[in-house]
Amino acid sequence: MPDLSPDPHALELAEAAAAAFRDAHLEEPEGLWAAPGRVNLIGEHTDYNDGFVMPFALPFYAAVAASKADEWSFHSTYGNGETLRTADLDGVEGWAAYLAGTAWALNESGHPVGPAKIALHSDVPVGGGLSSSAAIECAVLIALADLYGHEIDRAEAARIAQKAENEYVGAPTGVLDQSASLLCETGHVMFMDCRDLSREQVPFDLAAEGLAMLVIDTQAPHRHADGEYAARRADCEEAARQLGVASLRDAPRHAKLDDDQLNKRMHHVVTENDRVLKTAAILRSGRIAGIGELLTASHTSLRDDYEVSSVELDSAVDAALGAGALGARMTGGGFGGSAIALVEAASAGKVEDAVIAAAAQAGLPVPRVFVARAAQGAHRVK
Ligand code: GAF
Repeated sequence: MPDLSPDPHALELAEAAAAAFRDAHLEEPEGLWAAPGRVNLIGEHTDYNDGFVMPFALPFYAAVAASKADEWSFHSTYGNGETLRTADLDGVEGWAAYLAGTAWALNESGHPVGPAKIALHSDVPVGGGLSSSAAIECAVLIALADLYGHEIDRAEAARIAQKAENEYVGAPTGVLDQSASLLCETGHVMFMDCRDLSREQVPFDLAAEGLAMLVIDTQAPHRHADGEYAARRADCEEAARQLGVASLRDAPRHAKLDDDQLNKRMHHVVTENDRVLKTAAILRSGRIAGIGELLTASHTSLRDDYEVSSVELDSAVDAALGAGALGARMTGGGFGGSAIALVEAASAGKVEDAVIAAAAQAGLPVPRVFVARAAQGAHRVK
């Protein structure tokens, strides 16, 4: 049985959301909910190719305090204290678009929700590539579903939150981040097939093996991220079209295309899916240390074939490996954001120092480094 008791840190954040709710509305909220950010252990840019991913939830949460109401009202500790009130859900922009968009997507998906007062508080770093927007969507989704009495299967909920991101916010992402936020379990990585969202929770007890996973937030702003992300998706679709397959998941192992760029994109997706399957097999056999080389190979492929890394991410990965990390890679969409490094617990400090020194020497922003644990997916806190 998964551990379903509220994460104590999620509870703290939810109490801050409740305080913001009380300030804005001078009453208690009906309930508190929280949904986490994520790290993707391996399986990058595979989700929109019907491939395999392997995320775990981080103990950073978006928390919401909410009640049913007569009109929509959105409040956030992100905003400058203002409360946005609106009779309908059309055309909401900025941070509130994630809230309005999620309500819109629920309505569009046959789970009607009426208006609600929602106050949001989150500590998922914005722009860190750790799924701050999916965390908001998923927290709001489970809150509205609860308030309006809908029991929604979590895989369907992930598709609904993705719809909010794709069609309301306008970011053409896959389903990785929303699935991770809604479906991950404490102490596990989730191996998921994005074609049908079938999944397996694989135990991931780093401490028991004397290991640690560092997350290195490079603090580098995303550059041209949206346009580049959409361009990679378009390349994959074109490669699949030329091969005559539904998606690159089905590309024959030794397929070759005339266009060099499409070939490189395809090569990344095919080899990355293979690396996820190998990683899952190693983890099932209980040898986490054995996945290091696969993580590093994933980074090389994302850097050279998929071309979504950045000077900051490469610096972090190279410095971590130079200081003895067992494996390291960028995680998430790329073009800035975060990298991860699998290390012997005893050498975590040395690797962290090396990563920071390398950034300083190259004149890059000072990265923020922390030790990850596999936390709990979205849940009602109170
Ligand atoms: C971003 C997207 F939101 C995900 O859907 C996924 O494609 C990821 O980049 C790359 O694996 O986080």
